[in-house]
Amino acid sequence: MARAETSDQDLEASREAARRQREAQKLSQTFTMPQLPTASGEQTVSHEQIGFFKEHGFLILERLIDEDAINAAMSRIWDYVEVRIPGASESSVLRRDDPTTWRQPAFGKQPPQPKTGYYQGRVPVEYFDRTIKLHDIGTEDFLLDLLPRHPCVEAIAKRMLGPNLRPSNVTRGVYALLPGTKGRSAKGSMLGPHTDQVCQQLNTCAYLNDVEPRGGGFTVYPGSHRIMFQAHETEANFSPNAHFRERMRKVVNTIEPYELCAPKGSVIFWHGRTVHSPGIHLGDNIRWALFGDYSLDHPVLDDDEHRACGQYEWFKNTRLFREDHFITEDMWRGWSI
Ligand SMILES: O=C(O)CCC(=O)C(=O)O
Ligand SMILES: [Fe+2]
Repeated sequence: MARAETSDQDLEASREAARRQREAQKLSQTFTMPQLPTASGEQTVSHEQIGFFKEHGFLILERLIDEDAINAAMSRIWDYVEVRIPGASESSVLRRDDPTTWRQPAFGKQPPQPKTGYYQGRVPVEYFDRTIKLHDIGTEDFLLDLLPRHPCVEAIAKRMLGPNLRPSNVTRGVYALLPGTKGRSAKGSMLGPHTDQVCQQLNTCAYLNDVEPRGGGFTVYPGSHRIMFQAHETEANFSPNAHFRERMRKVVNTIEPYELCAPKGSVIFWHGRTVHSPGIHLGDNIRWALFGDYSLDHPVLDDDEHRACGQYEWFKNTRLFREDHFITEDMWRGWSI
């Protein structure tokens, strides 16, 4: 009896600590990419753009993807949303031509996360709170061509990481952040800072709409890649070492996050160790983004090996390297920048 009471108290205390930690989170500032010299000739990104990426852990290339291609993709994405995302009732079904259906949506019940099989850990389509993640559409050619196989995007990834990339057969899919009730104000506690698992080298996010300030822009903790790189055993695989929690806390307590604002068709490249969060969304539009992963084409673990270490993520184009390099002082050792 005494023991059960203690554990209830412990649970309550850790919930309270987590709540306080969240309340103390820094508010993001909205950020637009400064004008840097662009590449000339055969180069895809300039020396200055590479320098920015190395220092801050991200780089935005504005309007890299053609607007017509984005519009055509959005039309197909809406076709998919209208079929796959159930409303709680007939009147709460999302409709592309009726923004009143977008605000504070009431979704139907999402099936539980599968415990076994191909989709283990993640339902093919997620909808919760004001978030939609269309994962299973992520293997469609029109999305692969839009981002990871797009000639300009792929050329930049090769320039940064090296020419020998794992073939792009999947994106994470399309992630939507929907508007909420009016009258809320921005707070740091609205952010959910984290890093991603599996093998994290170079990731991309394409904006499929104009992302305005406080419109849910992808939010990064600039420079956190350099802090978190040293918080893993090895360079690319998710392999947290004894410093991981303390370094994560340092990032969240000391770095002012940037909410990345950019026009439709912009692509954000970000280093896989960068701490990030879905952005604060106080606006009226849906934030539409397509996320993808690049890694070098090294031998990788198979699906069951990923399951065994709790890092099976079928919707990402990345797998744990069979042999990963222990970290050194030089975090760019395996890159071509
Ligand atoms: O939707 C977002 O802005 C964040 C997504 C994210 O954290 C992820 O893809 O790992
Ligand atoms: Fe993430």
